[in-house]
Amino acid sequence: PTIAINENTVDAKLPTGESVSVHLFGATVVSWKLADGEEQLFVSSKAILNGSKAIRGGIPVVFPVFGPPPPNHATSSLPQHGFARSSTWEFLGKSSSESLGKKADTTIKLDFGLSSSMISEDFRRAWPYEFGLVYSVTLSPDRLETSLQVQNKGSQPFDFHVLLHNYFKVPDVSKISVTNLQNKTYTDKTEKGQQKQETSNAIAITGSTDRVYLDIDPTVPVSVVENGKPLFSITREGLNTVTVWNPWVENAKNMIDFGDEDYKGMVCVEPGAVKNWQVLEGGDAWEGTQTIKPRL
Ligand code: TA6
Repeated sequence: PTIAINENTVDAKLPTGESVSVHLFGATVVSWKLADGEEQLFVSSKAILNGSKAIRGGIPVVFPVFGPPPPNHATSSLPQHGFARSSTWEFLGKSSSESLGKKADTTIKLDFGLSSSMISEDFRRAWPYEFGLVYSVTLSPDRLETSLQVQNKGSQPFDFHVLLHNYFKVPDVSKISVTNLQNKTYTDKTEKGQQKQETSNAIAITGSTDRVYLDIDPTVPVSVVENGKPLFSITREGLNTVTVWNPWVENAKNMIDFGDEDYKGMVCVEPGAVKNWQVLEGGDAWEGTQTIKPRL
């Protein structure tokens, strides 16, 4: 595998042609291409990449809070989705196949770190816990895996959410559906968080969609399917919620970093641990992982 460490991104490429690019701002994966060079992730053409706003696309890392923070909570003064996606991480290094027990030249793992001493004064004041995050991005010919390890480096326990906010690139959102969430309970954020039961095993996106599916068996793949063919299939470890989001027409117009037509070519399917607060005792660590398999 080849690796290029640029000013703002770390880019890696396998001999078979697959490639990944990770922006140090938010440790946001901003590109994942298959061997044929086809881009799998959506990044808005209006995304802001200068560190002044979370990147609109790719795989933003959401920590320590998902959504608008609740009142009377340690995260109350943080922005929506927390600070991890809006902080500059450091590149910790790479590991290639052999050290991962894989066949030579088939896999590369990039590690990124963010710790309490690296975030802004404002963020530290808002959430004054000693923490360490290690985010691993592992590229193989048949999958992309991203994993977040959370370490509590202080003596006080803290609680948190984690969510991997995947923006998938799709040819036409009106032709895809999201499968394997049938009979699951979800909160519908387009209807004041009302709890509902999913009746369909092929969820079509026909309007503003913002649903947090709860208590999802992480080993069951959740897929984005087009005409019966899976474009993406996601399995998880330690992440038992799945959020499905498409802003649709009105919301698209109201986002400065999102084109008015962008909603037609993307869908967010976001593994997370956001139903309850994960509690981490001082000195303990927690890990959540997603494995995304692309179209065959
Ligand atoms: O993942 C769904 C969601 O929580 C939506 O409610 C919407 O707010 C989206 O995230 C994007 O949030 P952002 O803060 O990136 O504009």
